[in-house]
Amino acid sequence: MAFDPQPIVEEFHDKYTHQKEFLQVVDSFLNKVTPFIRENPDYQDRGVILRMLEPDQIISFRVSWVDSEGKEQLNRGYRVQFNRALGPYKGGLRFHPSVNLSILKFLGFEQSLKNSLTGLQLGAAKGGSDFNPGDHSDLDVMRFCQAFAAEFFHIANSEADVPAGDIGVSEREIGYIFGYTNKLKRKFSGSFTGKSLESGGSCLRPQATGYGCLYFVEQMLRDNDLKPGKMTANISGAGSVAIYACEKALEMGIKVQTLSDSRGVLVDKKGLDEEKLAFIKEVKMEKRGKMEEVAEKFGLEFEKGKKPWGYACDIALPCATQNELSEEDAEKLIDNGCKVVAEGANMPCTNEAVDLFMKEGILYAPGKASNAGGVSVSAFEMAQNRLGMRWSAEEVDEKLRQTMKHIYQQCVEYGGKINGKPNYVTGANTAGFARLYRAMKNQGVF
Ligand code: NDP
Ligand code: 2IT
Repeated sequence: MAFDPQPIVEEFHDKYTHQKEFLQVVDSFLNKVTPFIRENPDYQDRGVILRMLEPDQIISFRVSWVDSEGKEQLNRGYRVQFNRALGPYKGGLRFHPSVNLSILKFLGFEQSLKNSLTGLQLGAAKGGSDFNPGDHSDLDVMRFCQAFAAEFFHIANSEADVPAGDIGVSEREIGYIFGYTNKLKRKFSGSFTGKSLESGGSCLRPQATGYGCLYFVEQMLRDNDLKPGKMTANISGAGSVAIYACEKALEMGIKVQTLSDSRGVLVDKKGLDEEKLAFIKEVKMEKRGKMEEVAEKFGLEFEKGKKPWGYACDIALPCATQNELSEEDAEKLIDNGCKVVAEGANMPCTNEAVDLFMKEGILYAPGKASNAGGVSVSAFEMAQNRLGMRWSAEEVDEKLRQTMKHIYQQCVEYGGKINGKPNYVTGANTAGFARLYRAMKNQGVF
């Protein structure tokens, strides 16, 4: 009998009715992998598929702390350990007021397919807290991170669970959590990635997601007879992913017209350059300030409350957050001649937007493929920590390029074509699913 995903969809919608982001990713995954499962009897074990969709373990804890004004503060912390079949649990921590179980389960499941796709020894997890670092002084961020670490130190473990950063968690937060974890464990271990170079981090980890995304785009362009030098790109976000995506795009000769933050979009029709990008890094990454400051300094347009998708471009790179690019935004991009969309963020495009891209023959790269550079360099950081060695930036960059090439090839091989264009989204889901399925199948039922 042909594999039917519908009963699984219905069961999950019944069981997890309020976890809208998690259901979104389950629906999209089952939709993309079903044709492959139907054609391949070796992949039809329903038990494996169901277990793949259920996290191994969800840990939830109270984080109570006292801020520098003596006021008691209360947050919730989580770790969703999704799947251990391919390696130690691996995935970022997110600090953002919106963090809840639905978001962490969607991110954890995405991570399991992404990490599988890299071909590296990486299990999958996601965690974080509803804490907003942007609302607090550096001292209070340290106090919070130490309170978080006090609840979390027994979970972080170089052989069992290795967290990294994500939204709101950069080298600073990893440093505070890592330092306090080591204090409580009475040892120095590689139980986090995204550490500073001085603390055992890897060259190019901050740049890896953005650079990797552009290495993926480079291959999309090459395979489809498009020349980067003649193209314009609109990027959303102004965090580590967006800024390093912008840096690599400029290096490739692409004209970058926008970056954005949670307040609005910065528009530069002439194209951002190195000087402006250096100032954006200073304002957004070092001073954690507002994009308006950049607009003022260079006399650029800042559209409050707007997103980059209403402005014409050839390439759209959503690099901020989930569901930031709706069907309506996709329509605008297509009407204005956009040809390529590659996700730096996790699930930034809604399922409806993706359907429209596929229908209209837009080259579309899903985040689980195009943003996998970050976790790949995390795997290289783990390897360097095990060896007690540091690889040069050139060595890490070469390994990153090779990994992105491997991921790209898997997407092409497993995806086939749709409307005459490579179907990267089916390819990424299917290739990620196939490796994980085989590992789970040969490890038995538990
Ligand atoms: P950062 O915290 O460094 O930056 C996030 C950026 O997105 C900021 O500019 C922020 O604006 C903006 N942003 C956050 N939430 C919203 C929102 N609700 N609406 C509009 N803008 C928003 O995070 P990263 O750059 O690390 O992560 C960005 C995306 O990339 C996330 O989806 C993350 O999961 C994904 N990702 C990250 C990887 C990594 O290695 N860091 C790896 C793979 C994927 P503001 O400055 O105003 O807060
Ligand atoms: O979404 C992601 O891949 C990340 N936030 C990076 C995870 C990691 O462990 O480096």
